[in-house]
Amino acid sequence: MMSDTLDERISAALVSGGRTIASEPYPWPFDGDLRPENTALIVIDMQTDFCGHGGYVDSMGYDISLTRAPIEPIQRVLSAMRGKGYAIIHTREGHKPDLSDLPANKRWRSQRIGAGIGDQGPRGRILVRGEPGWEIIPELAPLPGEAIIDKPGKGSFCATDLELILRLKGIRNIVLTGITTDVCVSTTMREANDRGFECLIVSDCCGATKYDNHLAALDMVKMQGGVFGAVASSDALLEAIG
Ligand code: C5J
Repeated sequence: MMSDTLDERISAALVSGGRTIASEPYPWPFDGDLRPENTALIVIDMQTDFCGHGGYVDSMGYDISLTRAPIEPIQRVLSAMRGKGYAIIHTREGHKPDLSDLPANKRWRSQRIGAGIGDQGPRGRILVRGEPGWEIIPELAPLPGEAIIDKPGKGSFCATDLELILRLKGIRNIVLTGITTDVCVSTTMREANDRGFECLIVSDCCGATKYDNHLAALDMVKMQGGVFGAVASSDALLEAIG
């Protein structure tokens, strides 16, 4: 017999073999429809510029141990999700060598803090496509066939074909990892949520340039019943996907 309400349909789906991840503030995804065919892992901006010596974050004087902390947990999640056939998508923040896609205010702000985007740094021109600092770190190198999204902004949907790629793959659940929790991961999660995707952020697979901001960004997700989705640990995710 068909169930009438959304809650009844969700309960029916869960009883008939639906799967969720132990997360806050609700078991994710909301309706238990978690499958490799409809779920993607996005690894955001794990580039030398954000977590390597001599990169953008290091040049600004921040502690890169905070942005390197998620490397090992992401490796475990990546390996498990690759093995199960989930879609894997990587992103890179960066600008064209002629800087035609770099807003003047973004450049000016970075220059003020001593790490001008487009300027020469120890790892090449800062946040410029093709430079050593812009590359994804070897520990999390994409495999052939995995999508790589090059983005000029903080959000992964702005001025990219990410949404088209997700829709064509039939994705409706997104697992978010990467750096930084409070900037590019958070902006991407909000963009995805507004587009109707069901989002999960993996707490230990993210990091920020300030630990309190990492915690605050995670906390914001959990307000209003899960205003942007849900938060889980990598252990909970790995246990659920088996
Ligand atoms: C920043 C990022 N923090 N990937 N970029 O500028 O979060």
